[in-house]
Amino acid sequence: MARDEDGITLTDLPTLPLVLIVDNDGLTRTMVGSWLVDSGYAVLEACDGEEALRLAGERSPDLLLIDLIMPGLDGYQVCRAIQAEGDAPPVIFMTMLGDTAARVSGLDAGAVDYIVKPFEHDEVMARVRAALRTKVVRDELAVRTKVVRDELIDQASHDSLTGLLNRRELDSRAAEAVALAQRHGHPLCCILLDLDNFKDVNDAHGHAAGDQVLRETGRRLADACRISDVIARYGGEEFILLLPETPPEAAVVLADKLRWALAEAPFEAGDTLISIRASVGVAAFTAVMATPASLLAAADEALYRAKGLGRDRTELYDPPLAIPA
Ligand code: GH3
Ligand code: MG
Ligand code: MG
Repeated sequence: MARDEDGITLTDLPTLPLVLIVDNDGLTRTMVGSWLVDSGYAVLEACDGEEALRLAGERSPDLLLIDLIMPGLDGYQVCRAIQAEGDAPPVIFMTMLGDTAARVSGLDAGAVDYIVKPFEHDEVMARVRAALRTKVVRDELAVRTKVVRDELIDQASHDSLTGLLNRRELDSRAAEAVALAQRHGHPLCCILLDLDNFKDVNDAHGHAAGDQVLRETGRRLADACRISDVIARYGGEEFILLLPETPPEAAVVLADKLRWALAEAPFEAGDTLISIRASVGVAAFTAVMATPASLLAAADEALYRAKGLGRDRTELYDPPLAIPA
């Protein structure tokens, strides 16, 4: 961790709001800069528009004070260029031009405020504080908006009961996984797991206990597989896994491990212990399967066979034998 000569941890220091002063007049820069430093701000100076844009890009200031009339890029042009970037810092114009038309043009260019030379210390500092307060509110709003957006994205792709991926997300991952397997000829397997006689669990212990079992099922299955495996709740009491780079023999071993993860210890729901078993269908992607749906249908066929053969077992899909030419 970075330390300065006195041994203070630099990363622990609160960061000061950074103000970039843009003015071709060195006296103005020095005067306004010293007012800001005295009031606890960090200050950067640029003597023209080009330098201002470079510094703004490199240092992300919290506020810019920009002179309107400068050689090269004028204040309006600098302000427009800054505001064209997303999440731009606020701009206050500094100028000799105090007439209404100049103020309107400045605000239209994206400035939040306007101060007219000669400057009064107290007024400049009050306007700086006001602009930074607006920025703080805007930044907080942006953070909250991002949190809400991330939550919505998460909700759209995850099952609310188990927290696993939902069917919609699984279908999209399956399309990607199948496209990759087709392109590179790598193995890909699908496991479909359905809890046995789960209706009886609901009937005997109630729907809330059933929900608790489903949540715990999701946890146990996720714990038992690799991070690279895609696991989703496919519907009611049906779970699905996509296993990239996995041959069918390894998928069958994992399927048995998943069944064991459910069977090895009873599930707790309130005071009751519930014993859970599952049937599993496994299918390997083959060249004749043109779509993700055909891989899932193959796993479903194997699962159906597992149910028919008495449940609590794993069945591997047998691809139909190729008809000799
Ligand atoms: P099988 O061994 O043939 O799969 O029998 P099953 O009873 O598990 O299958 P069935 O399709 O007859 O019943 C599924 C049950 O799963 C019935 C339904 O109420 C229950 N179920 C589906 N989704 C949920 C859920 O979100 N919460 C709860 N508690 N139960 C659910
Ligand atoms: Mg079932
Ligand atoms: Mg079912």
